[in-house]
Amino acid sequence: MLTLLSVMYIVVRAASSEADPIRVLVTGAAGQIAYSLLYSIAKGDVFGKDQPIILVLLDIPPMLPVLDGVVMELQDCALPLLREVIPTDKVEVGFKDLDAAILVGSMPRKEGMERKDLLKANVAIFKTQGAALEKYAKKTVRVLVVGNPANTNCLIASKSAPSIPKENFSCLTRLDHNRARSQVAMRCGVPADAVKNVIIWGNHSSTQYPDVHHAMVNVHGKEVKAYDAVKDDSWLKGDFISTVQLRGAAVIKARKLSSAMSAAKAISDHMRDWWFGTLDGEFMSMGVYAGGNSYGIPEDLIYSFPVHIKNKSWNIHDGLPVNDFSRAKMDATAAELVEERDTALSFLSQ
Ligand SMILES: NC(=O)c1ccc[n+]([C@@H]2O[C@H](COP(=O)([O-])OP(=O)(O)OC[C@H]3O[C@@H](n4cnc5c(N)ncnc54)[C@H](O)[C@@H]3O)[C@@H](O)[C@H]2O)c1
Ligand SMILES: *[C@@H]1O[C@H](CO)[C@@H](O)[C@H](O)[C@H]1NC(C)=O
Ligand SMILES: *[C@@H]1O[C@H](CO)[C@@H](O)[C@H](O)[C@H]1NC(C)=O
Ligand SMILES: CC(=O)N[C@H]1CO[C@H](CO)[C@@H](O)[C@@H]1O
Repeated sequence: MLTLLSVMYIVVRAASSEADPIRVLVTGAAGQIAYSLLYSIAKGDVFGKDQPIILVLLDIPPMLPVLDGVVMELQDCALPLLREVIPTDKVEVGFKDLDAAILVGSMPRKEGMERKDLLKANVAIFKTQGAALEKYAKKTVRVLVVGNPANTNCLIASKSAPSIPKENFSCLTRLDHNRARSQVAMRCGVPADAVKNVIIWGNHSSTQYPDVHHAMVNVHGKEVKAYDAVKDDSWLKGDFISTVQLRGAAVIKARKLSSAMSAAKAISDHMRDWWFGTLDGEFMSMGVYAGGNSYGIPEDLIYSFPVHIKNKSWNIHDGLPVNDFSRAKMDATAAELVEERDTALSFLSQ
């Protein structure tokens, strides 16, 4: 009888050709970015409209009551792709059999906290979560680190999960990328998608280098170099760069809270492109493992590069010419990451 039932089940499944659900983890799930992010994942904006999803929500024990509220709201959205929601404060539950992990939660800076102590606390978190990926997740899991310092947290997680390919780890610089794209678009009076191939190099911090030397703008159906479309070099080399670099702080000042809607949108963009690929002739910015042979960036960093993605694998878009102005900025943000990595690694080995 049981056998007959399971045969019937398989037949029905095959006939409806429904995909198996994928397991997606979001950490920091009781926080404000997650509150904007979870709905777009659960309704199919990220992994596709035909892909059922099991959402795993991890946060720390004191946030479990809040997490229950988030679970209720997800249930109340009545989303057809959402097959199960699993709230937890345990890594062995949170990281089990994952297809994708979006690591948003991290230790925030508290009043009077030393930079080093903050880094140390985050190394401890991402060491634990990396080890949990190693132990419980699928080896094909794709990991996106959002919690700051995102680049270095990502490196620590990757080093703590040695059997998962380094290429499966990335950090979020897509928000900076989207900010740069939008600034140029507004300046030219075109929609955001008329601007392509901006680049964010380096750390997700105020030393990042938003670069539009290779960007193109579609002006009335004609593709023009960003410098020719904007026609204001001093803006592009000055205020444009600082606006993008300092945008996070400007949002905090205005909103009294950090960017959450735009961060959630950027996370969705990043993961969707990783799953479905980038358009031909387009690259996106993504913090990925630097192997030492791209653009003279030292190896063993998570550094934001232009990448294109096919078949769920990214490749750095190599060979773009780099002028002296860009070189200096790319090196400065790399130097910052080298220093942060070395401090973080000294904590990791303790
Ligand atoms: N890379 C980027 O572009 C980018 C952009 C915006 C924000 N951020 C960063 O994203 C992070 C989250 O931002 P937010 O506005 O949602 O913050 P938030 O404070 O609203 O939420 C963070 C959540 O993470 C949880 N958390 C802390 N430690 C955890 C752990 N060890 N495991 C699981 N959960 C944990 C907290 O309890 C909280 O619920 C911050 O670090 C922020 O700096 C990054
Ligand atoms: C790199 O960027 C992160 C994220 O903004 C920041 O927290 C960190 O301090 C930066 N690193 C250094 C060494 O400044
Ligand atoms: C896509 O990736 C899978 C898994 O890594 C591999 O088996 C397959 O051959 C790749 N397909 C193409 C077209 O490259
Ligand atoms: C590079 C990337 O995005 N994904 C890789 C993750 O790991 C699996 C194998 O474990 C590869 O097949 C993917 O290409």
